[in-house]
Amino acid sequence: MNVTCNTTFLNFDPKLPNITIFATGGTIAGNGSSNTNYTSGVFSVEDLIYAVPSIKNISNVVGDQVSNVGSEDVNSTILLDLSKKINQCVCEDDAMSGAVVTHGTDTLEETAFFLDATLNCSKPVVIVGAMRPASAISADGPYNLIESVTVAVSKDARNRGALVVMNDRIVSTYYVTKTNANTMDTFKAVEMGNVGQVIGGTPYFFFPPTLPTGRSTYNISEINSIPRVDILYSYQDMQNETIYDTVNRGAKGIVIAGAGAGGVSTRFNDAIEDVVNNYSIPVVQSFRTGSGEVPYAEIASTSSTHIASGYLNPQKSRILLGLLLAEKKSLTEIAGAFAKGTAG
Ligand code: DAS
Repeated sequence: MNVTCNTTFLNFDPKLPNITIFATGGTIAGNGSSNTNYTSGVFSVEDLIYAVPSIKNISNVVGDQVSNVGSEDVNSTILLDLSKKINQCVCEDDAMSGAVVTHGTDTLEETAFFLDATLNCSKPVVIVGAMRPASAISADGPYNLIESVTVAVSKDARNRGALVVMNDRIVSTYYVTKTNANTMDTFKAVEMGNVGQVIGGTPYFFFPPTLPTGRSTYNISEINSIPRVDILYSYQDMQNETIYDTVNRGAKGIVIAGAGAGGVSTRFNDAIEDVVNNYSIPVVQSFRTGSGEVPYAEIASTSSTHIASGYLNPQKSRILLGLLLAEKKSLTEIAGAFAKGTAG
């Protein structure tokens, strides 16, 4: 894919750092009166930037409209496009200090995880959304946006992987998840905590730069599609047909949102082993609990390659498995990539 970088600054002061704000849509660009009554992805990237005039005191800004959709409609085509753009237009451009991505909150953690895994960047890349539409009373988007810009231009934010900034908190994209469907205080890394906070317009990091233990990065410059990976939710009376249907419909990888630490019934476990051994389709067992860990020992079997998701929830496991399949990794290599993030 040929990447075209927008180079038009909406404001310019030679003393200030330069960033690009990539807009994808979501509630932060939504029009309506409340978080239950609005349309996602209405306002343009310029609208979002001009709504926060003080941005021009902090940074010179380029706006790039990548898409303008609710995040339920963000797909791997948009992800590949966005990642290639950030790599080329920000990471590889010495004139640029960092990037901000505005995004719907519902699948924000998936995009954030994908970017973190595919950017070749020591510069800050910050993903931000809002729980209230831009036109609502006390919209949180403008404040989240200015806080994101302060993090994107901060030298202290470098070498930490991509970051999510929402509601004054700075959180690692590898671990962050949306924990509440409605409230503003929703993005958390439940066990790991925040890496920092934005206080009075200044980012403060609790620790020097560090990266998540399980994190790996992948080069997607030559990749134009991501193989299909489906997620199956585990529950009492789960039918084995669900996994065979998924295989027959073309899934190249499967993630199970297991009960507890990856749990499935004895009968379904037999189906997993059949799919792994006889169809060579990797199956990753994650958790449906919202937080926790699936250790390898919990699901290990002598008769097949069971893959434990470690600290990755089902939606992040799906992104990682898709990237590994896109890179044509073997079952053993896939298991090894997930093992980096498990307690063993
Ligand atoms: N409109 C939903 C989305 O695009 C929710 C949001 O952005 O908060 O994900």
